[in-house]
Amino acid sequence: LKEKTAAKEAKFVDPREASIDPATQEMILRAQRLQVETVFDRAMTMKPCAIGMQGICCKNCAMGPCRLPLPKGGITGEDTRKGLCGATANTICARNFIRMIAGGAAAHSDHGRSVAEVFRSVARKETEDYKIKDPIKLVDIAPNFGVATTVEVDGKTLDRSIDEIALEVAEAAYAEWGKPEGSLHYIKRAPKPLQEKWEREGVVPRNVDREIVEIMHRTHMGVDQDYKNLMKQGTRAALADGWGGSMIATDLQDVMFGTPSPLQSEANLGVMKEDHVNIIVHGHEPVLSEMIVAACQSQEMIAYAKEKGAKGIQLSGICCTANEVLQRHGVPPAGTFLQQELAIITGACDAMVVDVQCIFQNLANVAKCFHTKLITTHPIAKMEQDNVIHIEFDEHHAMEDAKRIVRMAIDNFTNRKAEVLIPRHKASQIAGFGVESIRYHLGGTFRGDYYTLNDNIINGRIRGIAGVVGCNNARTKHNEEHITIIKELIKNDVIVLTTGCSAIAAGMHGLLTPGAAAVHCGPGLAEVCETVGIPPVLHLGSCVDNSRILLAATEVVKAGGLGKDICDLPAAGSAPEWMSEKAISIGQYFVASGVYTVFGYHMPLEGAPVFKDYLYKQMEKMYGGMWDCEPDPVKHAHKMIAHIDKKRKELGIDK
Ligand code: XCC
Ligand code: SF4
Repeated sequence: LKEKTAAKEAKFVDPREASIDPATQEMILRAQRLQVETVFDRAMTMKPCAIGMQGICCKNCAMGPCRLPLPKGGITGEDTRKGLCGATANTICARNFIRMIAGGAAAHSDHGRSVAEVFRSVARKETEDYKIKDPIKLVDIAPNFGVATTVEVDGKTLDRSIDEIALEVAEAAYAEWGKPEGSLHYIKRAPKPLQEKWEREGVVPRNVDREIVEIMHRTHMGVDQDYKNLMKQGTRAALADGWGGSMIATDLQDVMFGTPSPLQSEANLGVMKEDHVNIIVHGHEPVLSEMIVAACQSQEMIAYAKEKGAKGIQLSGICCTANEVLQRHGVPPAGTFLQQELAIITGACDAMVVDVQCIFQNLANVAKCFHTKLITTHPIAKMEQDNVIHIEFDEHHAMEDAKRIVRMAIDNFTNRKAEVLIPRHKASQIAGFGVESIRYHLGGTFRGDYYTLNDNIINGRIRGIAGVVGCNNARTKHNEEHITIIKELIKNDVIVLTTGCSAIAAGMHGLLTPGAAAVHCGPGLAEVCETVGIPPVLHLGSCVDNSRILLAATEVVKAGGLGKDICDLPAAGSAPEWMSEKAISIGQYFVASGVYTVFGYHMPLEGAPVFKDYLYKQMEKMYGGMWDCEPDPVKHAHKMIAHIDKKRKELGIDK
């Protein structure tokens, strides 16, 4: 009897209930037939804790966990709930919320730090394998760090050398994580009125690490017990992520690996090829995957693959590493976050190479059932299972490490055992957008021409801008919310900027093509897309590239005609199927930058209605943006559209 209760009997999901994607459904079914367990089945077997879900379980000291469920029938009169120390539901909920921000901001920013470290090695000429691919972008961003790009010699203004600029930018960027005084440089890139709001509210980030550490301190037992004051620090750390760690990651990646520009690719499990060596890169940091791309393209490796009987090497990606190599090289994503196990279940994955974030530990168990080599590469992200190979990646001999990994995959090609079954589904897509290419494709500027974004928003062909971003979540139907929301938005002439797994989903379902305009868009947006030849949904990259959305919004504000601040724009944000702490950090920096931000699924706030109201209503008075949550995708989209319409009315462009 004991055994029975310890291990709950496994339940199996109905694949059609788990995902709207046929490739995913096919692989779930296959997994069930082969008795390989996946996240979809585990989501049936294990249900979440109701009190944790409401955000009111505190385990910040050993007198707890203290759980503060709402009284049956709700709160009538005074809320008397408290933990052993007296912490109220608001305090507990706010502490939990900003600890999620700390986790998310830490993940994005530590990624940024790694990129800054590699960039510093490049600037110091300590590595041969990485170069400065986009010196123009370097010169563009240098002044933001207070680095001069010209020098006065004998009364003449001369350009400084790229090497000199690189060295100074590298030092200044790296210092953003721990400088002893001042505030983050990139804050100055925001519209002036927004900077003033941040100053007024006391949330200008000092340095990245400090804001995250201070969250950990203030949420420790017995420190900050005022949800408003806790949230102030949450906001400061979130801004240090969006306008700091993430933005620096994006910029320095562009400088080293190239700024993306539109390119053609495909998406979904069907990009894998049976007669090729299949390598999948998964995680977030492109530092390693850039080298894997180069290694896979090298004549040496292609010849070696052929020697082993393969027709070539097919590289593909999962999660944001996929987005990074898609944006810059056209490497196709094999799937979203929820498809990581399924890529191995094809039986055709010869190696899955992972770095950091969003990697299921269960990959190791799935890999055991097949021939797949699962390779961890990052010193901070290992797995306990003994079939996992760890090859530590070091920027000083990056190419050597990458070739070792690729060779291992090729050697494994002949070991395939289970019958190979790659779903045939895939879609073509145009990806690789950024602030630069949006400007370029829409008239070369943001305002003053028939084709520009601002003019089309003002004349109403484009009703507004939406950012639809973020994860998949095994508690919701895979991709359904992303796709329904995006379709509803473009049907109503709202142009969509997308990143992360949401962007992969959009690609899988054919929304990242210029052709999608005629099929799915309202007449205004369709006309714009057809005139300039862009998709109605623009892929802006990985989750750190949400910083591109902040900068695009800033450019739109600065170009004029649509108000003075981001909060004046007819714009809204959405994370339909969010699951990670990073999503909460992103949500908060969007809110604090003036964006109405709607999450799907559910928010861990229901147990603390006062704190929830603070986020959903009071935030707007401080920053112009606020949170909301709507699990129903159609209603979700219409809440965003209603906000866009409200802003159009305020701007007097609602005719
Ligand atoms: Fe992870 Fe970035 Fe979420 Fe996808 S979207 S599940 S965080 S990979 Ni960022
Ligand atoms: Fe309970 Fe307070 Fe300890 Fe939290 S900090 S576990 S509410 S006693």
